[in-house]
Amino acid sequence: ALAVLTGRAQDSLPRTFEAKGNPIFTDKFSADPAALVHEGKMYIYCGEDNGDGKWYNMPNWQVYSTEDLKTWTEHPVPLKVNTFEWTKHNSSWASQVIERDGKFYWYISAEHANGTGKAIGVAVSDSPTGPFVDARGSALITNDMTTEYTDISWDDIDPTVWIEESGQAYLFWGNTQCYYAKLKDNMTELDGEIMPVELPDFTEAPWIHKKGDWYYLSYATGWPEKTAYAMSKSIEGPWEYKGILNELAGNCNTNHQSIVKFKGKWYFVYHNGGLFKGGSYLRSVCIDELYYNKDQSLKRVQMTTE
Ligand code: FUB
Repeated sequence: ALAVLTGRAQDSLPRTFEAKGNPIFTDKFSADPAALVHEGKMYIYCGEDNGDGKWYNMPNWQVYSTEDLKTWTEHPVPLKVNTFEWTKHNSSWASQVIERDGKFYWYISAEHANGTGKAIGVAVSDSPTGPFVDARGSALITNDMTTEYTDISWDDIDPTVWIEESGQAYLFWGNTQCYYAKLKDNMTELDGEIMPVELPDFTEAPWIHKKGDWYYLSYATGWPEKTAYAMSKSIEGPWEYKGILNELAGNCNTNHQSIVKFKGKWYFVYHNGGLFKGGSYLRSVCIDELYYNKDQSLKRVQMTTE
């Protein structure tokens, strides 16, 4: 098994396998899962932890798909961090893919090669499984764009994207400080100012989802991280803090979630250090069900190994 964990030949992909519970991907490590539901399938986009377990070493993003959450397909690597010429090539940090008008836009965080810190870019493809190309040739968000709010160099990470029924798209992101900005219809340019989002004890990993009239902004809080969430009737806030959604995810100091509805049920997709030899820098994707209270607040996630 360990030999397999060190890398799978790309020419053996796509490959289909049965998940045997959490973690669901056991051949290699997988982190920062962003789920996308499209045409009857759930896709999971994630990074690959591929280092010595002492720090993040993540040269690739990966994509898996399923129709039933049991049988999964691992697709060939759809996007590498060196596809973005403006990055340092080992930091495929958290990301999200969203579909608009038949194109798939993949918002990513990576280390800028010019030494200014983390930055956000966007890749595009005609297919949810890629291959993806850099949609801009430059970063969409760079550290100098947010220095009025925080001068740390790693605050511009963890993009999440939301498209309103009106067609207006929003990008949220951040570490220590959460931000949002509108996107133009081309999905590759900002449409207006960067705005701060006020959330208690925000660490990173924002994710937006909506049920009925309520918007939910879930995020990693504290260190090591739990997942907290806030609710609002408007995508632009104000956001009302609602408490902890998920406890520390075993054996791992980060806790990075996505939340989607798939075939009538809601799912909390996250990572932990649960695989053999796993830990904070060798993480693995898990999925558990998410339930709502009558008042539309969220029940705490029950993490399982099933
Ligand atoms: O995977 C690298 C970073 O760790 C992500 O960008 C954060 O959300 C945390 O999970």
